[in-house]
Amino acid sequence: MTSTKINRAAFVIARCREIAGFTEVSGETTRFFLTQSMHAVHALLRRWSEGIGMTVHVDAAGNLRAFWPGSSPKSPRLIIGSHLDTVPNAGAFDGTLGVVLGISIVEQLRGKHLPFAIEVIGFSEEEGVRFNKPFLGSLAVVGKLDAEILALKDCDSISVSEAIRAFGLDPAQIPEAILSEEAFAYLELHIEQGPVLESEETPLAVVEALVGQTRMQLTFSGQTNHAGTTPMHLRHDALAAAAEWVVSVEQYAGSYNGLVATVGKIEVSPSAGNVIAGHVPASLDVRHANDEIRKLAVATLQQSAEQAAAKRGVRVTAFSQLDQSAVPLDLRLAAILQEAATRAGITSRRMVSGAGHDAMILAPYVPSAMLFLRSPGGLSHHPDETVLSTDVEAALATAMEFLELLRGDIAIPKEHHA
Ligand code: HGY
Ligand code: MN
Ligand code: MN
Repeated sequence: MTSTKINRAAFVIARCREIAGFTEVSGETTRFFLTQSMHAVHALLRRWSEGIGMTVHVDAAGNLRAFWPGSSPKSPRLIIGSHLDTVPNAGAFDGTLGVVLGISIVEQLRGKHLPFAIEVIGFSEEEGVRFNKPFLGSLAVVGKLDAEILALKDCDSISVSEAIRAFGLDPAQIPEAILSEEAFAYLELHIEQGPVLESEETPLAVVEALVGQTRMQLTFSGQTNHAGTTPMHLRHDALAAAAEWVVSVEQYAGSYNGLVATVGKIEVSPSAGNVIAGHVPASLDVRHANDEIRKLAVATLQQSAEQAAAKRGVRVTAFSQLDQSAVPLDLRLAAILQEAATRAGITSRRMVSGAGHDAMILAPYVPSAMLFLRSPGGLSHHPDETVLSTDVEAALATAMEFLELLRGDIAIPKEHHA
């Protein structure tokens, strides 16, 4: 590989690490929906984008939108995007890599205008941490950021629309964030976030579908009481009920091929060593490629929560935060993307994504494709998340071949033929 190619990959990685430095918690990368550190991220991406001649704006949902025109004013538009928010104490590449690579792809054009325009979108929110509702940015782009979502409140009782205003944006202008009618395809480049590519020593994967996911909160309500004076048979211990349930979640998911279920967040109230816990809200994240299996799992796990609660005289309530069906991606674009990898001399495989991505929100509205890069150590949602520069170069080379194949108007709708 020539030094310029290594340089461009190293440059992409350096830019991702620079963006990772903008955080709400010093010493780690934590950047939720429209928190103040997102302003600095936008400023840096704007500088890089405008520096290569792109025009940039931030839409009313806080998505960064960078535009590179096509060879004619009404050219069709290829969207390249991913998200700029993170989970707590995140790595530098989940989401950010797809946005930085989008700008780098335009940079490789060296001023050339293709028969289609390119719009790079840095979505403002995909993880769903601040408001327990993922995909806020991409929902705005497909016109689904509705009043119910805008009224959701974070742990400081700030609503989504108040967060938008506090960021200096106007929720009334959210309809202007909707995707251009010229959009003919969406491409998201993202780390795999799992161990498959590394285990097969394969640099890239073309994603065929994204599994469905359910996100819920279950709250166990018992009786707070004195740890010393309350005999075991007279307790209504909410934490003991939740703990028994958490183990049953792990056991049930382990018994079903392709099913994953996670209790990643649990809070204990009043959380004192000498007090029996009376109030325990817990998260539930269930995913499977088959929606029927996922829904059966959710129903079964709710029943096991009720059983664990009932034997202790504890109540349990549940409310859904996300019921996202499995989403197939565009198989014609997937074939073009895999052909592009082959032309770039890169080995790739097909796979289903266990992680959610903005592509699952866009796919019902615009033909969508995803390219995964290998995750060393299979690690993600972790500060040690990383990528190999050779894989970043492979992804860039594949993306440039993808543009060439699109240019050959294989995927551009005929009426858009420039
Ligand atoms: O949780 C996910 O699937 C993704 O990382 N947002
Ligand atoms: Mn993530
Ligand atoms: Mn992501």
